[in-house]
Amino acid sequence: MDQDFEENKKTGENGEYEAGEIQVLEGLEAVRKRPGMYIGTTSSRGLHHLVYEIVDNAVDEALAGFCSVIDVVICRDNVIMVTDNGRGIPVGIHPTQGIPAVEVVFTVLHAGGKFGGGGYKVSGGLHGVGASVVNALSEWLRVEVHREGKIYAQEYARGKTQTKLTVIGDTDKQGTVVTFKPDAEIFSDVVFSFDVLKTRLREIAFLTKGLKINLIDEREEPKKSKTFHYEGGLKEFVEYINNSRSTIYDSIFYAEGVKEGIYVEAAFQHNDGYTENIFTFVNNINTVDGGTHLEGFKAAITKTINDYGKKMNILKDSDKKLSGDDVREGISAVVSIKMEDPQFEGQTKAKLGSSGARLAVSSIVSEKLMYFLEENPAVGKVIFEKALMASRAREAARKARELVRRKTGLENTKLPGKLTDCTSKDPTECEIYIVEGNSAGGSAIKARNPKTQAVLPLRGKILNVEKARLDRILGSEEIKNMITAFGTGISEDFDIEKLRYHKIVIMTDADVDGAHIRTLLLTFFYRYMPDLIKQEKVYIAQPPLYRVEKNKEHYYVYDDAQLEALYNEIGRTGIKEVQRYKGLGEMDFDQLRDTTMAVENRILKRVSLEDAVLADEIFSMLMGDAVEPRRVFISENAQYAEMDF
Ligand code: 1YM
Repeated sequence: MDQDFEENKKTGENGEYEAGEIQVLEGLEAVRKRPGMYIGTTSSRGLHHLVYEIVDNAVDEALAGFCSVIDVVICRDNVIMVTDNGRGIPVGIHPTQGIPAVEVVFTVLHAGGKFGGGGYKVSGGLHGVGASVVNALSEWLRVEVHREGKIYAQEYARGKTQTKLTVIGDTDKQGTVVTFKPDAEIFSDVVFSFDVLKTRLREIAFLTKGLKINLIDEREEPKKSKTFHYEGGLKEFVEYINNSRSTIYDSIFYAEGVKEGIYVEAAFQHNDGYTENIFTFVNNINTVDGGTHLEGFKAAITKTINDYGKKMNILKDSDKKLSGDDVREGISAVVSIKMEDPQFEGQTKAKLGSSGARLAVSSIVSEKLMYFLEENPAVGKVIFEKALMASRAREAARKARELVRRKTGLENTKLPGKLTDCTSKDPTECEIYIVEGNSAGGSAIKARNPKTQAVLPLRGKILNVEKARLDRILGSEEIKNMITAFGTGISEDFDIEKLRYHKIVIMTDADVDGAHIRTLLLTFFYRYMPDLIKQEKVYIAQPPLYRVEKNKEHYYVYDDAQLEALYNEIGRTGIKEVQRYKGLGEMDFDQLRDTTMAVENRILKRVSLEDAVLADEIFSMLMGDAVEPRRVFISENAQYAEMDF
């Protein structure tokens, strides 16, 4: 781990836990009564969060320089076991609580150096609420500490101590093992997803260079396992992001440093695309709405690349200065900072507000970037020229946009002719169905509730925005129709306050073309109206796949597994008809209404940005140039269309 960072620790001389730092706030009953307050939700997301809480403590131990390997095992029965090779949680008697420190960690809410303000340990957002929350929400939990030659163990049930901390043997190892079974009384779903854990653990490994994380799934034979270990840290993270893209130079910029107690790391590399992909983290938490660290990073690269251009005499006095958008066209970057007590802002608390981060990031990145460009003049030239081209294209796009504005009135309120609007003017109750094809559009118009549901049919496939600049995108009729119907504008001009419908529902056929159109639409929203996705305004309609008729009763079925289940329930004999819908167009309007549009019956999947890195990975892979990663991805994820972003 980084030595400078080490110096910022405010723990004791020998890195030992200092007694008296632990604060007592509340009992664990509060956690069981209102779990949502502590882990956000008791859905699958909350369930997985339990694992991250325990892993976080092990990662903190790695950041402190004492742990190099973490194992996460999904055992049979969805029990989780997390092991690290750190110092082991302290077992000495806590001075004010009168019980072993490890017991305090697991039974007292907000225990640990993390909350006293004394320890350097970082926490933010939902993170760091700690081991006691996991304990409170587990049917049982067992901790084993290997320390100073002895193995100590203690067990709890629903947060309550069951056994005294006991020495159960001798050991020549050190570290902590935490095993727990999430409480089915609390969680709606207690089945862990290997893929969900895999994505997050890979991210943690990228963000913690040198740390090795093993994930093992023992629930089924053969056992599955993955190891994440990146000596290159953020550099390898950027390489991973650019995996399905064509890069325009080989080396990856990397900066690391500490300023005012803030540890900063940043890495980037440009590709030949047009979109910018910057992922930012504070204390390993993905800040999807950016904030001061992102502002500092952007300011640094804009200024430094302009300064470099002037210094090298490639930015002529007659040239316009390169804008931030110019220097970031096609950039893939990761900015990761670690700081004490970060402040988060905004609706989702995913935006860093701490002002010190701006200067820390900008000064460290500026200094290192100027060195980098001077040491790699060939790379400097490529970056500079890409930005210059972007600048010229942007100027052309601006003119095109002006033209489009004047011709089509993008900015006046004239709605597209193809839109069948709803009568209500209250956006909170209004929905827009974006429908594949004119004929399905016709049915949807008959099937809708005219007060609250608007319909906009699309003619075939929309433009792949991953491969075009804004000027071409704005030339597309289908895209213009969406922008004017939504009322929000696009890109920098986007304003969610102007959104005319609080639900945007994508309704496409349940086939490969439908899935493709859906992905094209989601890519467009993700790249040019990301707030629609972040604020979870986009939904996917789920039309049925079959209609089964028996004894004058009919049943709608949404997939093959459900069809099988229905046969088991009602029997196969006496079934009058099984109709398989190949597309929306085959449905009568009343069927479409009853199954897919009527608020009482329909199933809508809300699109959420569960993981921004994963979403980017999927979009760039599905829509980009590189063929091989796409082939691998599709063969590994045949059901990609069903994924939640
Ligand atoms: C599988 C989960 O919790 N590891 C872990 C936790 C701690 C320590 C080491 C640790 C910290 C310190 C000193 C210190 C924690 N200790 C505490 C507390 N793995 C896992 N490994 N010695 C050991 O922070 O000074 C909380 S977490 F509060 F007891 F110090």
